[in-house]
Amino acid sequence: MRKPNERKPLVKHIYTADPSAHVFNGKIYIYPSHDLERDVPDDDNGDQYMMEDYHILSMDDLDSECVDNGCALHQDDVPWVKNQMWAPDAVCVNGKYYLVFPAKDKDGVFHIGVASSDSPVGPFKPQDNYIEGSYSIDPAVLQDDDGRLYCYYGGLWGGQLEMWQSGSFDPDAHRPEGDEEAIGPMFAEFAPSMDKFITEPKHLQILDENGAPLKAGDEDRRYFEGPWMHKFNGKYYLSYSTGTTHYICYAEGTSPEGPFTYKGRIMEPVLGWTTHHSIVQIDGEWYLFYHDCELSGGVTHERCVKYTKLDIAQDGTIKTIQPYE
Ligand code: FUB
Repeated sequence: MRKPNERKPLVKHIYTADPSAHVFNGKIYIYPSHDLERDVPDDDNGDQYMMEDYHILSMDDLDSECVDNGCALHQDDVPWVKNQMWAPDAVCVNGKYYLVFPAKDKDGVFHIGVASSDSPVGPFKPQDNYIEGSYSIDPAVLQDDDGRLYCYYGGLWGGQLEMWQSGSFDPDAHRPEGDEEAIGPMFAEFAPSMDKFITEPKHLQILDENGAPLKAGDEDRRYFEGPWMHKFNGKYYLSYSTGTTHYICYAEGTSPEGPFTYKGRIMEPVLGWTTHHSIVQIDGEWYLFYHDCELSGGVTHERCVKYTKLDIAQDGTIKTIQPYE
């Protein structure tokens, strides 16, 4: 039986997307993008996603009302940011809460920034500059069992990941296609102080069933954006959006740095172009937080956050969700 809030918009008074859910001190916190009604035509660059701030949502438990805790960080308060505050994540390190977020700098280049607070709902105080060596979008932080902090990030097309293949920003860089190797998500380790990467960012590989890296033309399985990492029975599960084909897929590995082997689909396409999720264990059960465009009747940049229960077998296999059944 479904819970009363399951598969329904968690809040309706604002548009929300890209939910990163966590349990801190026994309470559920959701770190979403805050979509705005903007009359900007849709394009492949994502110019319609003109978000300006973050609102943190919280719930006492999955049956209770979802509360909007107000503006936790605005782009005008971040010295290096011009616009487009996209999908964030959060982590708690030594009692401090860190909001990790992507945004465009004054030159229109995406980087990843960090802001901190004593409260999980902010307000968050941003660091003066973005994390040196960071680029692209969609950071997700795994705090491993030994406390190490791994950052997974990157998105194709408007997320600019292809533009960094040479190591520096090239807006005209070739987009891998067909039989060329797909670009994986990026991986770097954060310092415990959360103000720098302590490893050189590297590209992660997702392999097929024969151990070969997925190809760029394999759009049903290759990485596009929205990485998330969860651990289950000691293994690492990288999940992500396939973008153009609108699936949430996952791949399994024995190390946080991969390589990962493609395993299957977590969710079939939702209403809207993007699909973006997080996976979290709450009271011993696993849940998927995701978004669709139901609340706006299908407007791609006016999305709403939802959750549903995940069915994970003992060997880590995740049952595919049909979002509207
Ligand atoms: O919300 C803006 C972008 O749309 C995110 O960064 C992507 O993951 C997609 O959901």
